[in-house]
Amino acid sequence: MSEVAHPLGARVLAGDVRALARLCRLVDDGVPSARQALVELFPHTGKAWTIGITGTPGAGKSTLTDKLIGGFRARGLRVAVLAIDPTSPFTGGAILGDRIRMQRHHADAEVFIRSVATRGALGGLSRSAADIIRLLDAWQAAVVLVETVGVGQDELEVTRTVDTTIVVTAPGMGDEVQAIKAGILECADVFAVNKADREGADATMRDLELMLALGDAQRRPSAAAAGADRHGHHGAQSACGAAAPPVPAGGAEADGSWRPPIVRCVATRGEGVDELLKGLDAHRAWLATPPGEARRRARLADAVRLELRSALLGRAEDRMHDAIEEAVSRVARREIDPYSAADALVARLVG
Ligand SMILES: Nc1nc2c(ncn2[C@@H]2O[C@H](COP(=O)(O)OP(=O)(O)OP(=O)(O)O)[C@@H](O)[C@H]2O)c(=O)[nH]1
Ligand SMILES: [Mg+2]
Repeated sequence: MSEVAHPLGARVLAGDVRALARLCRLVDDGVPSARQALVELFPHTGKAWTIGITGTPGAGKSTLTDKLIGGFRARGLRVAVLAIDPTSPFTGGAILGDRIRMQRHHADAEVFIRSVATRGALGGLSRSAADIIRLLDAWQAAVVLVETVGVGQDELEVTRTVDTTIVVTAPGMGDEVQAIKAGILECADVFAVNKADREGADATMRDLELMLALGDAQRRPSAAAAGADRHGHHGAQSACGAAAPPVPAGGAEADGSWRPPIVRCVATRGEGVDELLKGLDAHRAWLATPPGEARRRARLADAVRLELRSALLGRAEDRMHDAIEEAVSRVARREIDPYSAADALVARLVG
């Protein structure tokens, strides 16, 4: 394994919590030497199981995260938590709540809890989150839990950088299923219907089941197409030969794709947490199958492309700042359209 020359990086790799906290801060601030540490640490990453916890504001994500920390610690695993502070109008002050709810783990040297704030830059949040997740991974956390509020595009991006995503919802929060419908549904690997001690949990379960069944129907348009595919193709895109079961229990489908289980929980009392862990374990096992591997690779490809976009834009700004400004002026005067202007700039940059 390659050497890590960066002093803080080397300490992180050795499991030093204070070095980890300092390096997280440097990465957040975009200090150039931090990037070097990330480069050197990268070969030592990829072992952690990264789990996203997202969903409606106030659904109980932090409470559930706290219980999951407990569950993984009971297995003797080192756990890191990244709580993403959505400095959005929806949930100001979420961080304080997160801190309080997970406080009991603060004295545990095998638990590291870190918060990052939402950033406005290109790929800002998901990028810095991905960087921090890599640091936590290099620190040899076996499990990295990432809590985000599933309201914005930024948060959605974060769920695409993790291995397994839990979408948490709860009854009695308005139309909770509608609220998580846009985009988030596609990211869900496991659903948690939390606050099952409240009225309406059954209805929320049913809504989710129905929505999953509808999603299936859309992905697998006709029984005829499903029949035609029965003998052949595996992978997430192919049609499924078997009829969809009425109640989604979760697990791998006949075609190899993943069906998210729906788990009922009362996070405050720790109920349903074992079931949730079971669902997570099953998803992790699925990740090792060919369709699961394909998804992992697709996500790494996204990460590489994100870096490429940012590097190219940075290079362009460095080398052609004046030319870009000039192009903007010409577009403003309607002398040239933005499409042709961008084409011309790209041609100058890459020859
Ligand atoms: N009745 C009931 N209350 C719960 C349950 N789980 C969490 N709560 C309460 O719901 C409130 C919100 O819980 P959090 O864990 O902070 O929710 P969150 O989703 O992390 O909230 P944000 O991060 O602000 O979006 C707290 O007062 C919890 O005590 C549950 O299962 N039943
Ligand atoms: Mg929270």
